[in-house]
Amino acid sequence: MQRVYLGLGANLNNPIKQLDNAVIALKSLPSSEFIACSHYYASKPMGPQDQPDYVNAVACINTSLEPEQLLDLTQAIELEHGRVRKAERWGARTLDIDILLFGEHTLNTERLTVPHYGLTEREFVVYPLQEIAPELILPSGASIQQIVNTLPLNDLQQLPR
Ligand code: ROI
Repeated sequence: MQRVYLGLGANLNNPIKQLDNAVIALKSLPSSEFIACSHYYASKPMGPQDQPDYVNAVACINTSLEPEQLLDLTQAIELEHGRVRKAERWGARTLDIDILLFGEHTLNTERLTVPHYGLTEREFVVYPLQEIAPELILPSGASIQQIVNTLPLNDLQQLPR
């Protein structure tokens, strides 16, 4: 069993509803137990600014799936929710599910880099992660608390449940 943290993000087609649906889908993943989801947060787009604000959250599951099995399933959830991979890098998306952390593992395969490469620079990942895992230590040895302390909020807003 591994503890896995997943980043959720959407900025099209009712982003809150997209995240609600993602959480429902994550609750029915095989060989997995849903542990928690952070509040939802409104965030400014990272990358091109000519796109709507995002809604982001971090979810936690325990799973006995292999990393690439989990990736297959999270990509299937993204597709079911109408994600269209656009030509533009870092453009708007209906639903994005990123594997942020997979237990203590460090992975570098064709399909998967874990910890997620942007994790420590993205306020919309770091703050929700700290909300649900305040004691977390990353594989690098850095604590989530240390990372929060060095990362500006950049207008991140916790939304009411
Ligand atoms: N910006 C924000 N605020 N939230 C995201 O989830 C997000 N996802 C992305 C890019 C386009 C990099 N920007 C983002 O993929």
